[in-house]
Amino acid sequence: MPLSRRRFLSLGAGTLATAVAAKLAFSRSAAAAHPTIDPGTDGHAVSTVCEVCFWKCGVEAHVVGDRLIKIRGNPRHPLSNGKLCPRGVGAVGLAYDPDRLVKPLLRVGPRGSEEFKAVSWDEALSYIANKLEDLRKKYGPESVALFNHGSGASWFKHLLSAYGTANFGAPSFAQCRGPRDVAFELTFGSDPGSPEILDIGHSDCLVLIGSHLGENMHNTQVQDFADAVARGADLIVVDPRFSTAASKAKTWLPIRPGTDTALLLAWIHVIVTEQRYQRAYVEKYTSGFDELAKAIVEYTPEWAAAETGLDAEVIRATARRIAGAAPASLVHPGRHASWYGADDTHRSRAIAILNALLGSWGHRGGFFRPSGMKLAKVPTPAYPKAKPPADRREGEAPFALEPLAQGLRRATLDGQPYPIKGWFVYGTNLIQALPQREETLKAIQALELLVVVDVLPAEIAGYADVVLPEAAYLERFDDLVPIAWHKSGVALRQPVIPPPGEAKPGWWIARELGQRLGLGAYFPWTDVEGYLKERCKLSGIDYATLARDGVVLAPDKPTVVEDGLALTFATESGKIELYSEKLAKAGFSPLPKYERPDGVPAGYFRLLYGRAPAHTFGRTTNNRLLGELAHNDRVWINAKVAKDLGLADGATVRLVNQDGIKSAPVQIKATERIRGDCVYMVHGWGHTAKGLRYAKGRGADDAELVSRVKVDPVMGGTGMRVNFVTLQKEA
Ligand SMILES: Nc1nc2c(c(=O)[nH]1)N[C@H]1C(S)=C(S)[C@@H](COP(=O)(O)OP(=O)(O)OC[C@H]3O[C@@H](n4cnc5c(=O)[nH]c(N)nc54)[C@H](O)[C@@H]3O)O[C@H]1N2
Ligand SMILES: Nc1nc2c(c(=O)[nH]1)N[C@H]1C(S)=C(S)[C@@H](COP(=O)(O)OP(=O)(O)OC[C@H]3O[C@@H](n4cnc5c(=O)[nH]c(N)nc54)[C@H](O)[C@@H]3O)O[C@H]1N2
Ligand code: SF4
Ligand SMILES: [Mo]
Repeated sequence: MPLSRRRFLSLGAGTLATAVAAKLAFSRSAAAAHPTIDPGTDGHAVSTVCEVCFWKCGVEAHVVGDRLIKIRGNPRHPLSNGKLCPRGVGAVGLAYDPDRLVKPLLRVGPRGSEEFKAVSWDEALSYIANKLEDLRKKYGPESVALFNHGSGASWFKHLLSAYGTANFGAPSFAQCRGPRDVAFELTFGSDPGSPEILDIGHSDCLVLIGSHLGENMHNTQVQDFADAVARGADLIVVDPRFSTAASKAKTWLPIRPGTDTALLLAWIHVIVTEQRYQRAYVEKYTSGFDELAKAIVEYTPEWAAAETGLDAEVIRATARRIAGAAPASLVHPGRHASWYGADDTHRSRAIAILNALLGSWGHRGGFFRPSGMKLAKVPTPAYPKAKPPADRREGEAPFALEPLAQGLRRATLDGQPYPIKGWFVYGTNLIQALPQREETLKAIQALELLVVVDVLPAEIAGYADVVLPEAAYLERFDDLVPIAWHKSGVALRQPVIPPPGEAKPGWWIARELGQRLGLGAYFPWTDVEGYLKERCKLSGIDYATLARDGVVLAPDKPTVVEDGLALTFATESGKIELYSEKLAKAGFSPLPKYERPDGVPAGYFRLLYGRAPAHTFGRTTNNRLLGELAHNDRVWINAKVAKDLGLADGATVRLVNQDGIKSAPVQIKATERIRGDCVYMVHGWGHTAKGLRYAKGRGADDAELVSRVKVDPVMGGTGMRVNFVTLQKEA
């Protein structure tokens, strides 16, 4: 029986979405307790945009009075199609989290003591504005850095650009998708973006290298993935762990961690030497094929078998299957690509090249080109010219597309190339997001100003001089949200319920600070809705329709060759660059190069980490609704290995890394579903912040154990899977 989407979801993580809906008895009973709410009602639906992760699905939030009762997918929004992932549904638990920040706080104890006094907004904002004036005078405006994650950061980027700094570092670049974006820019002239422009629903063969769809829950991708599986698409999953995706695959390749580039090179070897590539496409659109063909000769499946621990014949057979489905054959570029540091960009380049040989870029079932919608800007004065970011030294990571977060941290520590003295932190918990925590903590202690804008008292807030409580996404307007998908357009984030206590939206905070800093001209509006209406008017969008429907879509345009799309590439040569002159000129290998990872020391396991369906990093682990559903805070270890160590399933251990750093006590999950040379954790657990009363002390924190990194020399990504741990049994 073909696997229907419904059945797929019920087999996999998607059951959780249903379970969340059932658990909404939580808010239902709250609704019942509310005198004006009829528990049977659907309430009134307001369309807005989710921000529990960065996919930005359209949602319909149902309210009765000012009480949120449930969240559903907006059927008009092309990224949700009326469905949400469990986290989007469970955001009710964020809205009513009793630990939410509700008042501006000023630090009274030492940094990190989490001792604050509540102050008025005026006092908090004046304090920050005075400090910013002070820093500007003493060191120049470039001495202030912004660390950010999420679309709400746009107001603070605007504010700080007007103030005069370009030091904006997001861990979602160097710790996440950086190597992939750089590799695809080098090869195709553009990157896969977010949401990734993948036509998974029409792929006849899909290869997942690590990408653990079904645990990594990006909504539309998971829906399309379910469609592909239901259609019987050939699915090949490469992962040291038997992931949810692997459980749906025809072939699971339990690769030795860190050796994927070798596998990819061998696949290219087979496809090129057996002439299984899309010849006409390659001739028409690519450059450097001859150099590639020459270089690839040595990378035989037998060579790769020795590196990867996989069978040479299986490597050969899978290569033939991948090529057989072309051009509707997709090697998923992944999202989190900062893995091992040494060859991450090369691995991503190998993935890009493989897709080029398959002709999948531009074709149905491959990479499509979203039509997009042009949004006008509300005019504001030009920003002052800022100094180049302080994150990199001469010749370092020449291909980084964004400032490196860890580079801004280093500049804070050593004052080179110029001092960084103030940090603005928006929507990122740097304590858990950045590797090498000791460096982060030292840098924080060296600051003259640390402002944290957050919705919860996360670890980073505990170090702030000033904590500003933001209204959560369900409680605020943000700037227009562009949708770049098969169907493109624009979406509106708008408030559904009032914020708790004195929490305020980011636009208001940024504008108030702007006015106090003499930058009022950059905020030529009194309320954000006026700004949004103006922007819509300038863009030819009817605001009333947008507010009612949550989305306005642009007319359809061809997004794949089959529908009439003409292919162009924004590289220097105008072609897909299999051989990269740019890399060669900068002293790097112009063709993908494999670097063997360091071996696992005796008695140790490689530390791997990933996602769980019901949680987004540490930002949902305090959500009681999602918490009731799943904790996913156990450490995976191979069952046989656990037995040899005398550890039963569920036993409590501490992980101790190569530098002696010891985790909090954590239970093990002894399972056949992982290789014996590694352990696996879900990132975002092991909170220590005392204000996170639900999450504190649950599970262990992988980030704490990442005391070493290997830096990608091409673009500065911090490979974090280079740490090793032993297991210490707890009484
Ligand atoms: N539910 C949920 N979904 C999310 C998020 C979330 O927090 N929660 N976060 C989102 C974000 S920001 C990102 S970047 C993405 C990340 O999601 P992905 O891009 O899918 O991340 P990966 O790091 O590739 O995936 C982790 C998987 O890689 C496997 N792995 C580890 N080492 C290796 C190796 O050497 N080789 C191979 N082939 N596999 C390996 C692990 O076993 C695990 O299954 O997820 C996004 N989706
Ligand atoms: N060890 C390790 N390190 C990692 C990863 C890993 O898997 N393991 N993953 C890496 C990846 S892929 C990424 S993308 C980064 C992501 O890491 P971060 O950039 O830290 O992203 P989040 O964890 O989503 O950010 C969480 C913070 O945002 C706050 N927040 C939530 N909603 C709002 C809001 O509406 N407004 C404001 N102001 N704040 C809000 C939360 O309370 C929390 O403090 O981490 C990277 N670092
Ligand atoms: S994938 Fe889930 S958490 Fe992310 S935006 Fe969509 S519904 Fe929200
Ligand atoms: Mo990420």
